[in-house]
Amino acid sequence: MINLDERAQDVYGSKLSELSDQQVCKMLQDLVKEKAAELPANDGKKRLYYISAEFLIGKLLSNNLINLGVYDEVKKQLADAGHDLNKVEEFEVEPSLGNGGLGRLAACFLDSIATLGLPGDGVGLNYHYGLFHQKFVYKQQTALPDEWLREQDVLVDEGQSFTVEFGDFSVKSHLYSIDVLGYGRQTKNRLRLFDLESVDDTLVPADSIDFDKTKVAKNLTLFLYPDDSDENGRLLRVYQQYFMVSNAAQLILKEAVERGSNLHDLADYAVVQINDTHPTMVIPELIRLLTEQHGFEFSEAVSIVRKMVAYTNHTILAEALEKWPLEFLQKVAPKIAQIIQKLDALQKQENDDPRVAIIKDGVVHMAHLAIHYGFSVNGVAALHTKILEETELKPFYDLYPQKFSNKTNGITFRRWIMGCNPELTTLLDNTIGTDWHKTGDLTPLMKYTDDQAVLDGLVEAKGAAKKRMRDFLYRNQGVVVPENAIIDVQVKRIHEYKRQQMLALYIIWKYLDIKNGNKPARPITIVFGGKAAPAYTIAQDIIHLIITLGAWIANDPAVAPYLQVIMVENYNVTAAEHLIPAADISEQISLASKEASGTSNMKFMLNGAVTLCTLDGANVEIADLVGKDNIYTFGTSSKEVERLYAQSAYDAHSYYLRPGIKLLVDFITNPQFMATGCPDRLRRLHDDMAWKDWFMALLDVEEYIQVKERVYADYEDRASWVRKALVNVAQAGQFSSDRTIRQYNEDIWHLTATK
Ligand code: 26V
Repeated sequence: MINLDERAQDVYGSKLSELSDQQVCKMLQDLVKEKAAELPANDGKKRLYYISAEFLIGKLLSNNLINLGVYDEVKKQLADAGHDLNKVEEFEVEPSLGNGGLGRLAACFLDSIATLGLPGDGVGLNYHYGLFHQKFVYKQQTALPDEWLREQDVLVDEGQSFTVEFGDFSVKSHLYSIDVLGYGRQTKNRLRLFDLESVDDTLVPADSIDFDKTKVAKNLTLFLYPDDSDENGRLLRVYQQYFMVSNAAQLILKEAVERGSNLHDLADYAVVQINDTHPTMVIPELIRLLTEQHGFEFSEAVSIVRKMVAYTNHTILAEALEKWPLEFLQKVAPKIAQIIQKLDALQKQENDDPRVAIIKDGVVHMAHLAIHYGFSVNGVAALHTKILEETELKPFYDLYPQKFSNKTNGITFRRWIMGCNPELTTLLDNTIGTDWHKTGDLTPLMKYTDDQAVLDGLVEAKGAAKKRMRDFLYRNQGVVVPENAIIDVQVKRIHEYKRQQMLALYIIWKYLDIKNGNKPARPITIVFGGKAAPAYTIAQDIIHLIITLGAWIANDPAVAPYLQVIMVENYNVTAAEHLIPAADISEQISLASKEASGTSNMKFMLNGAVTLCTLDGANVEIADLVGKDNIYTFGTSSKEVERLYAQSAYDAHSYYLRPGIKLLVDFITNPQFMATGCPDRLRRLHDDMAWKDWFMALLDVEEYIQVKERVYADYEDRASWVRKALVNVAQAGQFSSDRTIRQYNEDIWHLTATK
């Protein structure tokens, strides 16, 4: 039992009702930290180390209260004392340790691993200024340091330190952690975050993310993905990666020995999941430690490591499949470079196919290293894994078919419905009971597709979520969303392959259509959110186009009452928790074959949005589950897209010249419109679309417009729309990350759950 009044007296010498929300927030954070500290860690002979450059964990307070099983009780005690937990939470600062889907997936996985009682920790870095804080100035993104560590104390000091040796100097680390609680469990895991003992925050000015990239011994843990447009930036990434994995490997060996391993049997004590290629150097680092510090033969060290490292691929985009010049590795970690050369030579003895070489023309292919020297390779959705096996990684699949498997991504229901959508949670609890909290099974809801009370309840829950979203947007950016608006959302990193620009072209089409007198049945609010890499110019231009369009429309009294475009500033987990429950339409419009899985698609579905999508990533599986009446699909198939690339057969300009498309693209450079924005950015984006359009937005835009019009029309058949929404919720159980983690454990990790 928790008595918050007593606690308030102890901590502040005041009544709970007299504390400020900020004081309550701090008090609750400390309370959770204490409770978590009391819990024993999940234990077992074999332990998982999930190494990732990113963990996009979001605010922790509510999630922890839910997992401790005291959320309702705390909420009630606060309410009795005149505090609203939602307001209290506003004082919590969201950790900035991730970037996008890859990092959020890692966070959902930690929640599920702990919930299933599996012994497994996340391992990453404690970035002081995170990715960056996005601010819009003159309708453009600017990047500021994200000072998430300020004024809060969420880290537990583990009091451990390791030395990491680079080519010409060495540094010391310091290990912090964040306790990870499982839902309804009396045990915990940890997110272990390594920091640099000699880190110097003053290298970063208050108003920019530029800093001296050469001062490695002081800057290693300042930012996630520091700008890599010059050589010093790229080198810094390699330094960061080696710092991360050297610490991880030292930790793994130390803990295995503490648990009784003689290291010859290390693979029985530890399994490593490497999340994308960033942690790949853990392979040579483990080999280095075993040979150099523990006297193992090279060949034995290799065979041990080969049994304990598994690799997840999260993308087929060439620019994201990391390749480092060998000379970078020789500078950063010469011993690691040497080991990689040995591993490469060994591999070439076995197979000299240049397509699978680890080192080619002096460049190290990190994914190739991970595949040859790991025991498992997985993709993150059925289509993605199929593309890896049949196309992108085919020569590897031919060599090692037994290593490959699919693990379709998932999301934790504790955060993505129980935490962010209390009204829908209550409706589900009242309708199908609470077993789904643990099992994720929502299919019993299928019995209620014609139950008016349940359908009405769903509409009410959506209304409540929309109100919370409206309040959030008003509070944060002063925008007023009409109460009866249809909410159409595209939130994700800004990237050409995700095709935010295609939705922008639709907006132009709709704007012109309304100008022509075709008024929509109700106001349409289109919400974008997402950050663009600071060095990715076209992505910055896309943000600028969206903001400029939004302002243009808001300033046109003939259109503004019917169409609104919002670009949410600093999209993060907290924003997602406000937007996703409110959405009616989930935009998943990537160029087919390019989105490995997507995970927001799952979150939207779970919250009763209907998906408008291409058949890409996990959208394919969503479509199979809900059936064609409950989803809207369009666009060129992934097979055809692959053919177009392979034969260089896509000619953007011929699509641009179609009158219906030219009108939309040229709107961007119409002089009056350009005068309201930055002409250079708009011109560049226009020309890119008209002549290059590498991710083929123009190929699908006509069909997209047609389907979107159908979606809006169908929305007006309210009864049938709500039924679609209900089917989506009912079929979302498949995407619980508990299911995903069970599959990883059964097929790859083989951990024993704590009873
Ligand atoms: C790669 C790079 C390389 C260049 C520097 C910055 C950077 C940042 C991140 C990455 C990794 C890209 C891979 C990624 O984020 N994939 C996403 O993974 C999600 C979880 O599996 C999946 O749902 C998304 O579809 C996929 O895009």
